[in-house]
Amino acid sequence: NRRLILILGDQLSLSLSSLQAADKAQDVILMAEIMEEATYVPHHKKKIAFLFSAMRHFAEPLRQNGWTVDYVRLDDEGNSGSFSSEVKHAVKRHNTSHIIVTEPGEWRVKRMMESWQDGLGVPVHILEDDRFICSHAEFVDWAEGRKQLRMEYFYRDMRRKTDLLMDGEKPAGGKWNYDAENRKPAKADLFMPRPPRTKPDAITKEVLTLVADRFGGHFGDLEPFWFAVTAKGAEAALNHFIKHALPSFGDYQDAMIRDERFLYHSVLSHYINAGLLDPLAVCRRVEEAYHTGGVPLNAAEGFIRQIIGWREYVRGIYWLKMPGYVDENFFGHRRALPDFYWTAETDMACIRAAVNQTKTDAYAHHIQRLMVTGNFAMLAGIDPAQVHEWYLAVYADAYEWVELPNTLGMSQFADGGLLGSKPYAASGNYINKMSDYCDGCRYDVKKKTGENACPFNPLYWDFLIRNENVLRGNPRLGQVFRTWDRMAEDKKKAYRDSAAKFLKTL
Ligand code: FAD
Ligand code: DLZ
Ligand code: SF4
Repeated sequence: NRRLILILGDQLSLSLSSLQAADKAQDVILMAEIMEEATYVPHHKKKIAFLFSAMRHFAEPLRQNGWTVDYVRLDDEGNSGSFSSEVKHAVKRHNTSHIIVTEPGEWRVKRMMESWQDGLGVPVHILEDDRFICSHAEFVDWAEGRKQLRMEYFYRDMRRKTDLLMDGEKPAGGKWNYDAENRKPAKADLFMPRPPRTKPDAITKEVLTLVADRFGGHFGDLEPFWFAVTAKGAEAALNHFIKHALPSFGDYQDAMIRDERFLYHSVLSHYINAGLLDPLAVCRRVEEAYHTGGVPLNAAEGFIRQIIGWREYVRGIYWLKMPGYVDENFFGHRRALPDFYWTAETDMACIRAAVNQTKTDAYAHHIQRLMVTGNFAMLAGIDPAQVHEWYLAVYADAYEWVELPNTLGMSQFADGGLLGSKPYAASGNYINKMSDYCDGCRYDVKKKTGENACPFNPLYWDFLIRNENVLRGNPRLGQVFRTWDRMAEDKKKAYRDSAAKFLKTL
């Protein structure tokens, strides 16, 4: 009665439900480097290297713990390149009677797994992924009967459930959310901590050669490769963050600085999403740092909200709304993704900075993703499916369950307002207020229309007016449309003409 336990690249946790259900005396673990997974979108080279190296490293503690691990490398002879066929071969090879898996993070892969029972003639047990705090059933319950699915209310339930930052029944400090204190622009002369850099070991070096060889044409710089690839390394990155960056995490959460890619962000999402760090344990560490002093409440609360609030909430939305969610296109946007999302060759300094650091590090922080590249794509009317594929490919932390609701819902408003009560649309003024990008830009952020005007300025109005029929009724946009209504006709025309002229260059 030997069973096959398949562990995926983003399931690198020793506490995984499939491992808990297995018996190391008889069962076999399968881990496989799969061409289809590396290419269903053309993932950033650093992301592929990170996952392959982390997978190879994860096989070691498993073996040390007494598990039998069948590890299929990308270049192993006979690697057939898909999960389905590798599982099929392994079932035969080990003569297993059942397959056990922890539920995958993507609908695509779940559907594949559900086909194995009939396709391979062996029962498949898909277990819940209990690394998340909110189960699917719990989220469905929460969502049922609600007109609007607002993160804030969901988050409060998660605070109560986990007892994080609670004073009995009440939130610590008396308020649930301290975001109002978290919108300071940063100055370039502030001291900026940097995430620790891990030197590639022999396993990583071998993977880097493989990735250079087989995925050389993919977007992004492979080296310098500095990610941690083990739970221990990720733990060290967490300690470093708590000590050096967390105290200012809240204050400067929305800031952007030209030569500071990380500011006070944790740069932990790729570790958490791959399973190297446990999200709840991370939050407990942050809570402890608040209790022992040195970390203000607005920082601890802001950070914990991102994980037990946003992260859990977008996952709930993904499974609630798939498979149809990926095709939503509320504004009917059809324009192709401009080349500069891959090349960074644009005069817009903000986009150039965001794309360049995405290229070097497979990382950009939230406000760059939301208010620079995301905002631009929505204002310019880019097809949300193409925007989605870009984000899924280029970030080391991107898996569809978390990337899709953030991109399609939060940043593109392509679901018509399930995640946000209004589109995150902003003109150049917002970027100028929160960053120092505009100082070094060929465009003039103060200029509204005409030759050197910041493109975000005319695009902002053009977007609103193009979509007036679906946006004017939005109560949160009332003031904005009143401003437009009061505008002189020649000014309105100048905005529309400038936008049209710019869009033609894309
Ligand atoms: P920090 O700012 O330090 O935040 C702490 C942690 O909170 C993160 O590590 C992450 O685990 C969690 N978190 C914060 N915001 C979110 C959020 N909105 N949704 C889910 N978790 C969140 N995050 C991903 O993990 N994968 C993605 O593919 C992804 N795609 C995105 C696409 C767009 C268009 C946008 C606007 C956001 C996206 N995010 C995604 C959310 C967020 O930008 C990243 O989680 C964050 O930038 C990761 O960097 P960090 O670890 O330094 O985060
Ligand atoms: C993203 C990714 C990549 C690039 N490669 C692999 C792989 O070779 N083997 C594997 O098991 N998983 C990989 N992954 C992660 C999967 O795509 C991920 O597990 C599914 O998309 C479900 O979230
Ligand atoms: Fe971006 Fe406009 Fe500022 Fe240039 S002027 S950096 S395009 S916001």
